[in-house]
Amino acid sequence: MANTKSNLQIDSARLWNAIHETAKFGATPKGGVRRLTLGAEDKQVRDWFRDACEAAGCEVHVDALGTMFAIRPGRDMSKLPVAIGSHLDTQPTGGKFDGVLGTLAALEAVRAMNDAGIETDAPICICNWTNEEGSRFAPAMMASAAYAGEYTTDDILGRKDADGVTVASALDTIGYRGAEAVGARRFSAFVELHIEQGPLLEAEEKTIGVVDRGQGIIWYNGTIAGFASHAGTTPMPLRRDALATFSEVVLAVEKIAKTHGPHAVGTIGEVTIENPSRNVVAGDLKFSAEFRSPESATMDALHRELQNAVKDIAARRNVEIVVEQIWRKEPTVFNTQIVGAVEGATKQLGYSYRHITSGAGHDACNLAGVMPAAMIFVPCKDGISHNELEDATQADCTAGANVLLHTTLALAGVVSAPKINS
Ligand code: HGY
Ligand code: MN
Ligand code: MN
Repeated sequence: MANTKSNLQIDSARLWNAIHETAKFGATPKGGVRRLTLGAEDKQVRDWFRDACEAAGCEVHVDALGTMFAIRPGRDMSKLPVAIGSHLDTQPTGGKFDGVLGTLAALEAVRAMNDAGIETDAPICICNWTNEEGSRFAPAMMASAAYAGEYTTDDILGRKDADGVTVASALDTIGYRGAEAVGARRFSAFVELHIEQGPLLEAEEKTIGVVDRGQGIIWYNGTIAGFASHAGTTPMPLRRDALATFSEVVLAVEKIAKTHGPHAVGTIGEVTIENPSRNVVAGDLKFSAEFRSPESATMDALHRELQNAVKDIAARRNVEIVVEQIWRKEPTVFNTQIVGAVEGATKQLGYSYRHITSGAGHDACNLAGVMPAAMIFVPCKDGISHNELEDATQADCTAGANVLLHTTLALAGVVSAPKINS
């Protein structure tokens, strides 16, 4: 195998330009990106991504849930490809880097291989996984979960957004409902580059996070059934106020998470009052809730304590509270050999680094269940993400992409690299 330890680097400006060029698809006035999965902006970025991959010599395939696979041929096409990539959908108040960095760095790694005339032994596959964010359609990391066999394709195709639109019809609307069966395409490994979305790397002035674990996640859908009544005539002791009840549930989630801190977090991110009116005591509302922890036993405790808390609140307030678990993703332990390849590439390139657990969920966390997988993190400004202020430096994005490139070459094997001076 050829030696590529020399000065093989990605094209930093080309990667940075690609990140900012795609940010225009769903650009928000505050400098963020709103590109909900399977919407018009997602179609725009998918079309851009497909054209760019084809221009880089890849053959692009799309599966039944819209996940895109761009194959760069290797010398031995009988070998399973090394898969690299992430997602291009964003949160409603998303940024330019979450998911985008990993997907475009994978494209840039292929472009850099092309520039250097590198032929790898195994093929390479750049992936764009559908609906990683889970904001429009639940669950998060939806397509990679289906790929890993956690859901049937039909189950996911039938999932609906808040307007009752199904995944199937949204895929048809943007023309990305592929013929390929979900999970049919196999890989030898999956490596995902992502911004940390937390403060540790920046605080410790580390350039690279070698990700060896990922937090577990539990998602809930909650409803509170009280009794709508007149705001002026209903005496306080007789009220069955769904919104006042909800305020106790919010504080209970926060308190339960804090009691298990620092290895637990809890959030209520959505609430909808049915038929809200300023002079009606709220009768019915629905909400979301989630817990996360690196430990499965802690997740069990969080779940148990939440159920007990809502039972107590409901009894005291004479209302009905249902908190239904709709998704549980166990904590991830990434593959030591792939983690080792990431660490080896990082050392070879001389970047400062630390091992780190991912607080966020990622497609790699699902794929780790069906193939060897690992992740690479780079810092983001003030650890901010899922916010239009999300930011990262060109130098850190470049470093992460270089680690991705060299990890990929180590896993795929290099047959020839004529344009690299050793
Ligand atoms: O929710 C998550 O952790 C991911 O960012 N979708
Ligand atoms: Mn992401
Ligand atoms: Mn995200």
